[in-house]
Amino acid sequence: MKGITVYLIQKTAKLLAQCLGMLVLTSVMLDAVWAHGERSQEPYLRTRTVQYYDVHYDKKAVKVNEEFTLTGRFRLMEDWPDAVSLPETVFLSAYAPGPMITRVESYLNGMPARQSFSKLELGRDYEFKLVMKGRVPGRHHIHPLLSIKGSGPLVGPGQWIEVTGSKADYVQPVSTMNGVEIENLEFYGISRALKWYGVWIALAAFWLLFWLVRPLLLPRWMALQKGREDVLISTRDITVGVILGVVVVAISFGGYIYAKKEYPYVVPLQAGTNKVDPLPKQNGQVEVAVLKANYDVPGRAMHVKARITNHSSEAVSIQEFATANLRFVNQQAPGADSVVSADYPRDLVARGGLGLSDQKPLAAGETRDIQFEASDALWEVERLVSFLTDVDSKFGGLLFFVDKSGKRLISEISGPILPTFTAL
Ligand SMILES: [Cu+2]
Repeated sequence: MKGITVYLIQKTAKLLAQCLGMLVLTSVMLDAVWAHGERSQEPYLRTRTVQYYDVHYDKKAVKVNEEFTLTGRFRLMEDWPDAVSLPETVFLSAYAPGPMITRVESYLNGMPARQSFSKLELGRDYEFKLVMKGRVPGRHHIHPLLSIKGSGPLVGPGQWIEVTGSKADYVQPVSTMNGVEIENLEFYGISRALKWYGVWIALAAFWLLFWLVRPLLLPRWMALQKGREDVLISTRDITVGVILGVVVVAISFGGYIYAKKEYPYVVPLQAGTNKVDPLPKQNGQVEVAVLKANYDVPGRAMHVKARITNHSSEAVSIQEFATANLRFVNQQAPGADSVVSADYPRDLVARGGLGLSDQKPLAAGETRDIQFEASDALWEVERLVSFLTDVDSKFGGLLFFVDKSGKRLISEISGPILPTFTAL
């Protein structure tokens, strides 16, 4: 008997230890898993459409009602995939797992971005600014987001933002154009809307019940069979129907006249699109032509051989290769330590950096073939290797060059890529 008790205690302890182990493991894994599906987006969307760069989050933790700012730039790739709609209608916002934050202000190249923008230009850069505000407490993964009509949402690098406090304290005060102070836009007008729902539901319920209380389908069908249509609708039915019709029309018009009187100035929701010019082009570009590119599957490394021509007036060095928000920094470039700012999500920075066949700066006017290697498990972790099975096997990204004064030049790099399944 004693033996069985000891055995049961041991078994229970083992089970508890296993459960605890699972819990710890799950909580560790959740950190990565709680991001919200950005990795499941096709690589051609992430590497060949919108390339975000210089993205900054001014805070990592805010209280409910506290604002934080998200700034950055993006380049629309010239080698836009054929399968993706062009950025003809584009809306700027932030991506969050549900309404956890409020977008207070948004700007594209300094212009308010309340509405969509039309006809953004490929091969050009745009600058954005989003002012957000904490709404629901929790740890949320927030991204800048460009929604392109026909293509869907294209997100920038995501950062974890901790919102602290209580949801009950959340307020969104607004003063309207005619000087009315609204204490909290979150609940403004809701009670009135609910009252109107009540009025219409009551009228509809009355009309339904008015017919339901009498013999329904079969008796009426039988009356019809016997040619007694005259008993189906009585004078009382007609009277009630007419009264109800008059009441509905009176409430509708009365409500309209009342609303017009109480709110003489009403601005409808703005549905048109805005136009915005891209940022000015940089003087003196560096031209990059891909000669050969392959992805080494066992080594998880992208190898690219490119013919690079420096059209600027200064010697330049390759500073960084960036694609799909991943950053491969050349550790030997001037000022490499400060290239990635402290607020950039570290899970998107390749530890291995960027390897170059030749570190010698490219003189003004010089053309040289340079080979670079972007090697990191991030290609797999970020699920960016499906170009191995893609019908349009191409890659894209941005190459950043820097001259000795610290001036930066940005070039698009794109071209076909082949997988290598054996070790090189
Ligand atoms: Cu995310």
